[in-house]
Amino acid sequence: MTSTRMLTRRDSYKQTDAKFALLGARNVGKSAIAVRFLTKRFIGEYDSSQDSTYQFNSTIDEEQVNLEIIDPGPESRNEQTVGSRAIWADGLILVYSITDRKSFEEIQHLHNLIDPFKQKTVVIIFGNKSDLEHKRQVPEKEAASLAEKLQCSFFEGSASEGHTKISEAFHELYKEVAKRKKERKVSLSPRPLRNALGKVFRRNSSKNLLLSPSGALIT
Ligand SMILES: Nc1nc2c(ncn2[C@@H]2O[C@H](COP(=O)(O)OP(=O)(O)O)[C@@H](O)[C@H]2O)c(=O)[nH]1
Ligand SMILES: [Mg+2]
Repeated sequence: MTSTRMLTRRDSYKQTDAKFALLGARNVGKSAIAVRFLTKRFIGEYDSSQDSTYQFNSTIDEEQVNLEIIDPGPESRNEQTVGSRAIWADGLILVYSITDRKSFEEIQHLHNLIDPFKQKTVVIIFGNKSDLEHKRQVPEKEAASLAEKLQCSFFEGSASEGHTKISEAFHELYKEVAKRKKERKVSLSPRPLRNALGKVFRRNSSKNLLLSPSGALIT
């Protein structure tokens, strides 16, 4: 279960646990998805003239987490902006509308721009407006196989119909981000570093080479 509330002034010193950004073509429902996750409500019309940043507290798997989400304005799909979003964010949600084939084609383009940052940033794909089945232009199977090819999790849902799928997508994204952060911490901890150095030392000593205190080879 997720509960959300806006950060108060007193909360603002708290560290952010995860930073997310939504990306996608215009009118696919990025703002509707962000607002749905935050408030569980669907308003219908959203101001998409500029970037909106939300900081809030959410409960994920009984853990209180501080999240920051950027819902971008209209001019945010060029290479530079997408690149800087990918550097800033721990997780990205690529959104298309199932009623708009062009917005689906843009997913591959956005993914190409993000690809250099995928070691650091978790990416998922969300097909929105699934309530408009009669206007569907993108088969769910086709989107699922693109997601598989791009090695991203895939969700289809509707911001207008309910919050379940949207919460599910954000939760999965958070869990993957938290897992990656943990793995990164472990890989930087002293023990694996000692093990790695030990291996180098053993490998070099078996060849009768010596390492100076600075780690340089003495031959
Ligand atoms: N039927 C339907 N309309 C939606 C859904 N999500 C968003 N919309 C509508 O699509 C339009 C664009 O949504 P918006 O969130 O502003 O798109 P953005 O430009 O990607 O931020 C608005 O009129 C929304 O009410 C959805 O899941 N189903
Ligand atoms: Mg918007």
